Parts: sequence; structure tokens; C-alpha cells
Amino acid sequence: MLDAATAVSATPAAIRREDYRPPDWLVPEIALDFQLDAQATRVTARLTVRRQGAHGHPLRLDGGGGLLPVSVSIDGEELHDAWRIDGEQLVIDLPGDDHLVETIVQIAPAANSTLMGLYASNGLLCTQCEAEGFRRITFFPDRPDVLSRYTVRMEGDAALYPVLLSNGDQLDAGELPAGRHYALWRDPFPKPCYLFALVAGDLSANRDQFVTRSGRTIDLGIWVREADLPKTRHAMASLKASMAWDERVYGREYDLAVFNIVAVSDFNFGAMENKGLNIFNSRYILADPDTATDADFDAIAGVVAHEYFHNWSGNRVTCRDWFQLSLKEGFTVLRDQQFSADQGSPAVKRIEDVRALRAAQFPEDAGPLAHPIRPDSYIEISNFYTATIYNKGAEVIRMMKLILGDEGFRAGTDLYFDRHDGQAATCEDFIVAMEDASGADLTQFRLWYTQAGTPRVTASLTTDAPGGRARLRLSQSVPTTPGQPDKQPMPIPLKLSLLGAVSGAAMGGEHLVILDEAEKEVTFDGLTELPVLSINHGFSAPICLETDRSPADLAFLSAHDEDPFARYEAMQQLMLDTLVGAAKGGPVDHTPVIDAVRNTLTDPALDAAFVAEAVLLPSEAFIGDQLDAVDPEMVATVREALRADLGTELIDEWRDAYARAHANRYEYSPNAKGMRRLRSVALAFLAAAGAPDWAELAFAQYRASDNMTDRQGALGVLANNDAPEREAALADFYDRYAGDALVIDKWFTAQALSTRSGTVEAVEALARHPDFTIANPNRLRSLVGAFAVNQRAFHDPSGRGYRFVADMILGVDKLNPQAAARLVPSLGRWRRYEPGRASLMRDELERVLAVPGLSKDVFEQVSKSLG
Ligand code: 0A1
Ligand code: ZN
Repeated sequence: MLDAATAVSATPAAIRREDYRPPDWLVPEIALDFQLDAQATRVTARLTVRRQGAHGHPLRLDGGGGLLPVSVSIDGEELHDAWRIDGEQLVIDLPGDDHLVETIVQIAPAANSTLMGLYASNGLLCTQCEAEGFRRITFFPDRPDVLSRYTVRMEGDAALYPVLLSNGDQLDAGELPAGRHYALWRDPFPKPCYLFALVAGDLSANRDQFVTRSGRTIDLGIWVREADLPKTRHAMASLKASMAWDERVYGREYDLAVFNIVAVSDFNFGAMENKGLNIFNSRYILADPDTATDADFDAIAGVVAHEYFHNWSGNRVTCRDWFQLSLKEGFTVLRDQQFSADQGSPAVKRIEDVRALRAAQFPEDAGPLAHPIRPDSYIEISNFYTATIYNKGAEVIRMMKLILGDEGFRAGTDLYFDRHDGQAATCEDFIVAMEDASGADLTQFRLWYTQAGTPRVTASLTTDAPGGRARLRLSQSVPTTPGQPDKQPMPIPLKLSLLGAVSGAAMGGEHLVILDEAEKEVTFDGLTELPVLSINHGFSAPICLETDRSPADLAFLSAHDEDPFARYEAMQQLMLDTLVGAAKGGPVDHTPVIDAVRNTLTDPALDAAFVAEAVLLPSEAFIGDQLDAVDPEMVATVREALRADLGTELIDEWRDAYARAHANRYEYSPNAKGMRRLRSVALAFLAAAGAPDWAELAFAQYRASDNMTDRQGALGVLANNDAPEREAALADFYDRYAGDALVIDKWFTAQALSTRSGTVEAVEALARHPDFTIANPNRLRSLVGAFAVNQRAFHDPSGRGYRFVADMILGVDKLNPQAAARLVPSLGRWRRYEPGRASLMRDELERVLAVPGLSKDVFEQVSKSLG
């Protein structure tokens, strides 16, 4: 239930970065005692508090979710009149500088549907404290710059909760009368309360060990339901690989004797880096070839690494306040991206990361919720766990690395970790460490932290004659974003080369040009051939690039560029120019794309994973992002026309690729993954061509496959089209995996993403399916989250899709405000659509905003989207 303390009564106040003040009171030690019970857990907290600086302010402890004290004692004496409740805070007047404050509260985990604080999931009790969940467990200064040493005692029913875990090391455990037992844990590292965690339940562990480079043996445990143990092998292998990688690449060693991971099925985000006790959404732990796709396996490795890496970038050095969130998240995303790149193909990983950035972050940066990677204000911090903070934050640090060079960057991270170990730091601290270690001046670079919006860069190359000189004219502009009408030029690092138009060789190698003014001209001499511009290698800057390169130049680059990313990008640009031109009603010529795809598809030097990425058309959403007033039906029509032509014109090549990419037996290797990807991409093109046997092929693949990647690939193709095999495959899939929640999520998603007509009605019906529930975030996302990004169905001209999502937002908000708020941005982009749809979308947002008792989370997202 949404309690009164969460719901908005008046317009909620914004919190501003410039208002930061250091804490009045510190809490060097905390001892917690939990009498665990799903209905009524009693929490006793003993806080050693110390006045910081000379002031007469009372101690203010945050509470939340209707928390009320059962008792308050100061220095061992229960007091009835020395404290008061002010809003959600417990305020205590303290005479001296050092005191022991003890509070007792009672909370109800089973009734906590917000999944913040202590809650029940599938018979487990577990916690989620980032960002402000700890205040729902006990009264405490819930801010990341208050660091404490934690001692945690848990007591509970030994049959219901045989396993009792918390942060750090277990000091003691034992039996108690009446079938109860206890455990005592102690974390020697001071930490902010958002990193506190506790888990109690009937769990089994996949145990292993890791020996650090200094020779310490760490006990590792991945805790799941006993039946799920066989699905933890990949996560364990990923954990050990991450531990070794962080030692090798960043010089970071693990610091406790124990590292535990717990998988839970009800979780709002992906996972959480609690010190020594990471808690994961089960979808980022559990995998075997029969139930998880290659993408799932990759995501597990990435998220396990991400949470592990937080032990240094987030835990040992934490954030001073939540405006600094990108300090830990942007940096840690970069680290997990580097790790994953090292595990497989760096080029394909980069393509995937850029695709994700364009799908999630670029639209955010161009819409009503745009914010800098270090925001200036927020109403609800949970709304700021965004693609901008995470993914653009990673891009910004990646650019620093490029500018400083690998050695300079590593010297910078070493200095940052050394200098700020045990502290709550700021983004500015990170930048200063980079400057101090490398000698670079990052003054102008700081604009990347303060200015929102994706910079637009234009590049135009002119040449005098072969053997002469080429002139590259660059310009930049940073678009207006909410609250930021005027922008300054940013330093934009562009890796580029000039390819000989005949030989395809890079003349003069690769250059790094930093575009740091509104306009800049660079000249290149001694060219032996006419040059073709290859620019933004490896996506060296997160920008939108406009060039005047012809379709012939782009086709040439897609066949010859030495930088694999630029090669992919040239093909994407060629496709995009063709599609955008068609969507704007211009003349349609598919030939250059068809020729370029044929070249790529038949180039024996390219590996399958790269080919599969390169031949994919830009998404409908990304095409729409290039247009002024999007008509999703028009976008779908022009895209389908190109897909059909590609399918038909290259039918033999697709059949060939489909046959070539066949493996006899499942194997998890980069090569096998690439083959599977290419196989399903080829199958989709065969369906687009209307090949008479497409459904037969898809159904055969579905039935014969020995792994989820091939099965889901076939199911997706079937789900998008009409054929008797469609219903047969969906029914078979459901029966085969009934009861396996993570796989049933895929069944919902395949239907919610379907491009076939009738999807709105199908999704409305699925929302009434007995397996659907809005209480589980994975299930909610699998149906409603997927539907809200389905450009055709969500944007059905009737407005039915919008109404469905708005109703969901209102329903979910009563249970889980964070999950509800995440559904808002798809409606919030209303200004990007043609007038008819825009007004239907806005009407739904207004309807939501008019409902009394909205959470702060939904209020902030909806009001900003309308503003
Ligand atoms: N720090 C986590 C993300 C996270 C944030 C909030 C959560 O609960 C509301 C949970 C996880 C990460 O970056 O992985
Ligand atoms: Zn993180």
C-alpha cells in the first residue's frame, strides 16, 4: 500500500545541489538488532552520535513509510519528551557532543509493496536501501555522507529463515529456544546506510573461492532457492572473472573475507552493490542454455561485474550526496563495459553499447526529462537512476580516458582511489584527481557535467585535388534543454581518418581532433588519393553527427573502413538517410543499401556477430528521433518497405547465411553467439521477404533448437507475423515453461513487442491473464514496459495504447511508485509526435496528474513532462 507519508499532498519541494551542507551529526557506530517476522519485525538501533562542528542544532533522523518510534532512549535512559516528530523526521535535542541514541520501531515487511526498505519476496526477507530505503527500516540520517561501522544481529524462526546474512563477516551464530536462531555480522568498513543489507530465508549457496593477487582467499557464495542452484554457474564464473579483471586492469583487490550474492524475484532495478552482500534481481543471476538467451548471459556477466566493481567505485569511495550519483554509476558502467569488451568482441560490444545509448539516453536528452549527468535539482532521487546518469556518465569518463590516454587515466583512477578511500566524494574530486595525475587541464571539459543535451556536430570535407590538401570544417551546437536555454561549446574528441577513395587505406593514420569551439577548421596535407572522411571512430564522442557524405561514400566506408565501429556506423547512416528521406516523402532508392548489405553479408573476412549487427536496420524509434513530428505508422511503412526489399533482393544471401550459421550443438563462445545472432537476423529477413517457407523454417528452428537464443529468435519472428505456427509456438512455449517466471516474462514480451496488427487488444487481454501481476517489477516490465516501446501498438491512432499505459501508471503507483514512474517517459515524449497523437498522449498525462494522492515519483515525471 502507498502510505500517507509517500503520497503527495502539496506540491513536493525540489532539493538543490547548491543547498548541500555537511551533516550536523555523525554516526561512527551503529548496532542493529532485528527480531525478524514477516508481519511485524522489531528493529532496535543503537547509534553512537557525534556533533560535527560548533552548532546548537538537534539531531534529525530520517524516517519513511509511516515509521514511528516505539521508544527512544538517550545514553541508556528512555525519554518521552526530549524528541518530536517533524514531518517524517525524528528530532532529538541533545545537550552534549557525544551520545548513544537508541530507537525501537516495528515494521511490516510483508505489507511493504514498494520494494524499498525491508520487504518480503517469495518467502524471503530482504532489503533495498539505495537511495533512501534505510529510513523505512529505522530512524537514521539517511544521506550518503554519514558513514558508520555496522554490527547487525538478526534473530528469527530457524525453519522459515535458516540463512541469515548481512554485510561483512559473520562473527557468531547459534540456536535459541522455541525454534529460533540468531546470527551476528560485523562490517569493518565504514559505509553509508544505503549500502546496508540483510537477507533471511531458506536459501542454498553455490560456494567457491577466489585467491586475490596478494594471496588472500575469499569465500564466495551465490544464494538462491535450492532448485535454482544449477543456474548459478555462469554468474559465479563471471564473478571470479570480474575479481581478476579489476586487479589486472585497475589494480583493485577485494577487501573482505566473504563475498555473497543473493538472487530475489521481486526487485525494482537490476541489482544492488551492498557491501559484501550484493542483492540481485534473479534475472541477472539465473541462467542455463535452455532458459536464457546469449543476451541474458551477457547481461548477467555485465551486471555481476558492475556490482562487484562498485566495491571500489561506490563503496570504498562513495558519493557525498545524490547529485554525485554519476560519480559511482558513470564510472562503474564504463568499468563493466570495458570488462565485457575484454571478454568477447570489443567492436560488437561497442556497437551494442552505442545502440543502447541511442535507444534510451538520446531520447531522454532531447525530451522534457533531460538533465546533466550531475543534476542541479530533483524532487525524487529514484527518478534519477537514468540512462543519462549511467550511460552518458560512462561516455563522459570514456572521453576523459581518450583525452588523457590510457596511462594518464589509470594514474588518475589510482590517485582518486588513494586520495578518497573511505570518503564520500564528488564528481569534482574525480576530475581534480584526473588533472593532478595527468597534468591535463579539464576546465572546459567540466561542461560535460553541467550541460544537458546531445551536441550536434557537423563535419564537411573539401579537397583541392589528389595529392593536395583537404579541409575539414567542423561545427557544434548544444541544444536547449529544460532550464538551460544557453549553451557553451564543449570539448568534443573526434577520432577520425581520411581513407583513400581508391585504396581504402587510412592516409596519415588515425587523428584525434578536439572540437572545442563552435567552429573549427583542420587541414590535412600530403594526400595521395582523393579522401573519404571516416569520423567518430569507436563513437569517441556521444554526439549526433551530420555530414555531407554521399550514399556512395557511406557504402564505400561500410566496405572498407578499418575501424569496425565506423564501418558499422557508415552502414547505419546510409540506411538512416534512406529511411528518413523516404519518411519525409523524398524519392526512394533502396539500391545503395541493398548493395552495401550484400557486400557485408558476403564478405568472408567479417565475423558473424559483426555482420548480424551491421545488417540490422535502425529501429523505428531511432528513425523517429530524426524527424520533427513523428507519425509512427509512416515510419513503420518506410522501414518495412526497405526490409521487404532487402529480404527479396538478397533472398539467396539470406538463405545462405541462415544455412551457414547453423551449429550442431550449443556452445557459449563468441563465435557460436555470433552465428546464432546472424541466424535469427537472417530468418527475420526471410520472413520480411514473404518467403513461402518462412513460417515453416521458423517453426522448425523453434522446435529443433537446443537453446533459448534460437528458440526465442524463432518465436519473435513468428510473434510478429500471422501464421498458424504462431499460435502453436506461443502455446508450446507457455506450456513448456509454465512456472518458470523469467521465461514466462519472455512469453509476455514477445507478444507485447509484436509488430502485427491487433497487438493493443492482445496486450489488454494479457493484462488479464492469470500469470500477469503488477506487483512483480519483472512481469510488469515484460508486458507493459515492452508494450510502451512498441512504436506501432503503443501509438495506435485510437489512443487506446496511451490509455492502457496511463491506467497502469495509476494502478502501479498505489503499490510501487518507482515502478510506476518508470512507465511515464514513453507518454512524456508527446511533443515529438504528430499533433493528433501528441494531444491524446498529453490528455493521458493530464488525467494522471489530476488524480489525488500521487507519489512524488510519478508526480515529478508527469509534471515535468507536461511543463
Ligand atoms: N546502485 C544500483 C542501482 C540501484 C538503484 C536503486 C535501487 O533500488 C531502488 C536498486 C539498485 C546499481 O547501479 O546497480
Ligand atoms: Zn551501479
